Order: sequence, then C-alpha cells, then structure tokens
Amino acid sequence: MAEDIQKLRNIGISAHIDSGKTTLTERVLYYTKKIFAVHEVKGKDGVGATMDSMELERERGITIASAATFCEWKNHRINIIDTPGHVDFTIEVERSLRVLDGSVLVLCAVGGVQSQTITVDRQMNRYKVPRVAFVNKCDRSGADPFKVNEQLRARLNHQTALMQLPIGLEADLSGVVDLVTMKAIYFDGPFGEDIRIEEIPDNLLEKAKTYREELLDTASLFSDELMEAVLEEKVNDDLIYSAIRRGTLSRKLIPVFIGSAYKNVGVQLLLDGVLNYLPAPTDIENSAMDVNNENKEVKVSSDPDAPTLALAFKLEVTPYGQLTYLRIYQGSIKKGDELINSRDRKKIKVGRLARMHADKMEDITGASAGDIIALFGVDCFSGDTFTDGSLRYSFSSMFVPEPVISLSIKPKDNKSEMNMAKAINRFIREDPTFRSFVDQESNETIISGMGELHLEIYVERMKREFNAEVETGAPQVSYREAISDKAEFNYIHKKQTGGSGQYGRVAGFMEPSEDGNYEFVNAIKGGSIPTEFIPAIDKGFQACLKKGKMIGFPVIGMKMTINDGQSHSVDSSDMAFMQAAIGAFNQAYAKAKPIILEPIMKVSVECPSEFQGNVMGSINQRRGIIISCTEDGAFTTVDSEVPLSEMFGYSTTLRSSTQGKAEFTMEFSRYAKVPESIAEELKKTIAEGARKGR
Ligand SMILES: Nc1nc2c(ncn2[C@@H]2O[C@H](COP(=O)(O)OP(=O)(O)OP(=O)(O)O)[C@@H](O)[C@H]2O)c(=O)[nH]1
Ligand SMILES: [Mg+2]
Repeated sequence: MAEDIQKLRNIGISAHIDSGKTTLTERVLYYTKKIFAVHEVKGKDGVGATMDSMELERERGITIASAATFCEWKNHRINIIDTPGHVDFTIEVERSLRVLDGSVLVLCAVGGVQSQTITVDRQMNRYKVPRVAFVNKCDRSGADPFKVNEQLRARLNHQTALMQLPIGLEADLSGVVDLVTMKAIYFDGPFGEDIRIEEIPDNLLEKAKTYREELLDTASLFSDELMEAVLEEKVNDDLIYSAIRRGTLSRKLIPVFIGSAYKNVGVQLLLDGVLNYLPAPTDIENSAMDVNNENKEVKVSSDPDAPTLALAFKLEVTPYGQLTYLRIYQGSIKKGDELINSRDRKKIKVGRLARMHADKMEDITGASAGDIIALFGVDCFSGDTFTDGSLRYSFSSMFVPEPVISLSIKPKDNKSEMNMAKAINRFIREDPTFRSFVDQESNETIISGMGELHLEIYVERMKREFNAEVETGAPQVSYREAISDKAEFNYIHKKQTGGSGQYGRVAGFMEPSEDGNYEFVNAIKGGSIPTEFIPAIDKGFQACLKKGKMIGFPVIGMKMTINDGQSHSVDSSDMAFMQAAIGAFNQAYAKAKPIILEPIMKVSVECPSEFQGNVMGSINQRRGIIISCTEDGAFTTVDSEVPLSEMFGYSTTLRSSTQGKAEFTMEFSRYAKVPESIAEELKKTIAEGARKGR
C-alpha cells in the first residue's frame, strides 16, 4: 500500500554533548509504543538506551554512531536519526543532516546555547534544514528556558517563537502551558504517558496572556490571514499552526518547546510540533546533478512513480555483509529490483530491504520516495547514488572535514596483525573522517581522525569487535606544509639506459593558491609539450603534494603553472614527464619559502565563574588566544583558539585547576603558520624520528 507522503517526517536530533538527545529519543519511542520500557543512558538497570546500542556507547554513556529508528505518532510515520554530540563524531551529524528534511535542536535549560549548539546550527544551515528547538532538562537546578530562548535569538541570530511556558521549574517542574490552545498540560503515570489537560493555573494566567500575544505577533509575520484575524479578534488554533509552519519551513522561524526528557515532561507536545511544523518530504526542494549533462542541476520530485533515485548516506559493515542506509528521493525500490550505481554503473540487486530500529532490522518488501531505509548485502561507498538506470544523476556529496590528529599503531602478535587490517578496512569504508596509511620510512601503520576520542574509540573497537590487540604511539598533530612565495622551475629529466631513454623538460612556476586548494594551470603555447603528456605532469605534481620536503606532511594551497617545456619524439613518455614534474617541483619548492602549518582548534571551556582566571591562564600557557569570555550568572564560558599540539593532556590540567568543575569542547578551526622557533624544533625532532626509523 502506498503511504501518504504528507504523513511522513524524516527528522534528526542534534545538539551539544549530553543535552539529552538519546534520552529524548528513548521517550519518543516509548510514547509511540515502539518500545515498552524506558531505559536510561548509563542507567542503573545496566540495560542502556535503545539507540545507544554499541557496547562502548552504553559503557561511556555517550553516543558514538548515529542510529536510525522509526515510529508512528497520530497517524504519521516519523523516521528519526539520533546523532552524537561529541565533535569527534561530527561526520555522523553531517551525513544525517544531508538526508533529513527537518531537525530537532535540543538545548540544555541550564547550559543554553553551547559551543556545539553553534556548530550543529551551522551544519543545519549548510543543508538548509528547518528546525524546532527543545529546551530540555528544565528539571535541573538553574534551568531557565526563557534565557535559552533569548540566547537562540542573540547568539544564533534566529527568530524564535516560545510555544509554551513551564509550570514550575527545576525540582518543581510539573507541566507546561500550551500558548496555542491556552491550556495547562500535565504528564502523569510512571513515565508521563498519561496526558492531563486543565485550565491554566491562576498565578500563570497573566504571564500566559502576555506570552501568547508575543507568539501571535511573531506568527503574524508569516501570515496575513492570521494578522487580520488578530485585529478582528477571530484567531483560531489552525491559523496559528499554519502561520508557524510557514515560518518554520521558510527557515526564518524556530518554534521553541520546553520540557524534561528525563522527568517525562513535554515530549508528546514536541512530537505534535514535529508533525505540525516540520516538513514532509514534499515540502522540501531537492536537486541532483545530471552526470550526462555536465553535472547540470536538476530538480528531483517525490513522485513514487518517477525514475528511482536514492542516496547511500551511511554504511555499516557487519559480519554478515554490508548494511547500506538509503534515502529514496524519487521513485520506489522493491525487493528484487535492479539498481545502477551512478558512480561506476555497476548493477546491484535488491535482496533484502529493511527499516532500521537502532541495531535491529525490520524487513519490508518495498519503499518509495521520501523514505529512509537500509539495503543488506550491497557493495558500494558512502555517498553513492542509485538509479533504476533510466537516468544518470548523482547527488552532491556531503562536507567531510579533514582529520587533524594521527596515531601510530602496532599489532601485538600475528593474529592481531590480520585482524587489525580487517578492522581498518571496515572503519575506512564506514567513516570518511577516519584514514589510515603505512608510513614508507618507518613501516608503521598510521591512523588519523578528528580527535583523541575518535581514535581511542577505534582502537578499542579493534580489540573488542575484531580481536586485534594493538599498541599505540603518542598522538601526533597532522601538520601541513605550504609555500609562501612564488618560485620558478625549469627541469630536464633525462635518462639513457640501453634501449629507449626517458626525456622531458618542464618549465613554469609555483605560487600559493588563492582558495587554499590545489590548482593546475596549463599555459603552454605552441605545443612545446604535446597535450597527451600534460595529465602526467599534473599527476607528478600531485604526487609531490602528498609528502612535503620539510617535515613530510601533505602540502596544501599550491598553484602550479606550466608555460614551457620540451619533448623528444622517441624518448618522451608519461613516465618521463611525471618524473620531470617531480624534479621541477622539488627544484622550486625550497625557493618558494615553504612554511609549516598547524591545526588551530576552537576551544570552549565552561566553568563556574570563580575559576575563570585559572582557565584563562591555562589557555594562555598553551599559545592560545582568548576570543571571548561570557559570564552568565555563576557560569562563565571562555572561547579561545589554541594550537592542537598544545592541547594534549588538557583535560587533566583543566580538571586539577578547576576541581573538576569545568568542561571543554574543541573542534578544528583552521590551519595557521607555526612560529619559527617551533618549526625549527619540529624539523629536528621529525628528522631524528626518521633516522631512528621511529
Ligand atoms: N536532569 C535531567 N537530566 C537529563 C535529562 N535528559 C537527559 N539527562 C541526562 O543527561 C545525560 C546525557 O543524556 P543523553 O541522552 O545521553 O545525552 P545525549 O545528548 O544523547 O549525549 P551524546 O549523544 O553523547 O551527545 C544522561 O545522564 C541523562 O540521564 C533531563 O531532562 N533532565
Ligand atoms: Mg546520545
């Protein structure tokens, strides 16, 4: 039976670490009768939340991998992806937002807009995702949803509409006032499953009227009809719903809900909000690129009968085969169908089709446009587009941040060696922010990723899931090299060995590129190098970028221009020109004043205000620059930029200098030049390391 696509919602739950995303999702699954008991994240019953199904997630009480599930609420189906808050796993947020239509931005009623809230908000902007906000943890001491609402306006620059008022706060939180229906709503029963609707308590009535007026003023901005109704005093609930829906879908408004997932307050009303205000797949305009027509942008329709188009946005390699998460954008997919991968035109057969519920699969026979499903036993990469073969479209890829930290790993024994290779292969396939290579000089395996936690989790998973015991080296910063000046090259590669020789001359110049990316310009006139050899020269240059001559890290921001050269009718070949390009590169590199770049992290520390001095001191000691210091009641947030190389072991320092009362988050901000003195030291230590065959 074809489902009504208007009654489908694909939503993500994203926020700062620990704000209660997984706890909220657990309640959603309970109220929608998808699960029949509530378990807490890291709860005393030792079971753990449904969505945190990985053993490591349950032990640590954090979400590592995003997990998908689905449920039914008031005749609508909601596909939900719960994402991790820790920035080391940011790719999970990135790929979820790529395929979701709407999102719930969760905030902590005490912490308010935190550093990761800002990052997640930016990601939501990147994929143009409409959202509603949920101010969670209103039961905590210091909770202030009004302040959080103000912060959404001031710090994220959003127009918001407060949809509810809390009835009581902190330990006294007992329900919410719905400012649309003007009723008080309480949540009874052991898990708040019984909704009791009453009149607004007298002591809140005036406040409720004031806030309703504010709500109507904001909503009227999106509907002339509502504005007229307000003037004529003929407002009804539906007019308010549709005005707010319009505002939300245009991404100019964020409706704000409040409650406490843990204390079971407000979650059902948030679900109503998801249906009322977040988009159905048909409300969103999606586009793809036509590979056969110079990647021209083409609109995609949610028509289940149109040619099939689906995007593989996430993979999991299980012992039984690959699980591929797909978002169907157009057409339908049925069991037994044949699909074509747009990248390599390979055909796949749809054997098993399922809906995911955390780590469990529920088999289905087919699904159509708008839906999120999983295929089992299909071979592909994350980001591949599937079609029914009648067109060759592909979806734009998602943003993948570059790894900033690396670690050498060594298997403890032979068995571990094999298993380690297996594990790495799988992780690389699943996670584009995790990389691995073997260092040619030291013959060590190096893994790199987004942060210490990211790599620590993978090392732990190697042990647990793959039986691979490994020893790890000290974490290393992923430096980069770049040039700071223009330099010319004119290089002849010539070799005469027995039969035919090798000959190629390449001339031109290198200079820093404007946008930080590699650029290759062919400015050769008069055919001094035949066109057929040009790609080999490009390839030669690119080979040099992989390992710079200063400290062996990748070279970025390079523009290479060739403007002259020479070939030989017999002795010239791709190989010869590639070698000539490598020679030319090396000839010019030292002259172009190369510099070492290091990753600079955006570091945000939240601490009780009395420790502000200590925190600022610890940042200053680490070559950090304080960007801002915001005091908010008894709490202070210190935002700064600090080189990653200075951040190792920071959590220990911070703990001891703030009696364990501060928390910090960090994420990559940009690359910046390493100061001279440190660059010299780096060159020395890295050269020494190489000599010792580290
Ligand atoms: N007091 C209170 N605690 C809450 C509430 N919601 C969640 N918590 C607690 O906050 C902690 C973190 O909750 P999670 O649901 O794991 O948070 P999360 O946002 O999924 O965390 P990550 O996925 O690791 O970013 C747990 O100890 C929860 O019990 C709430 O409404 N009130
Ligand atoms: Mg979580």
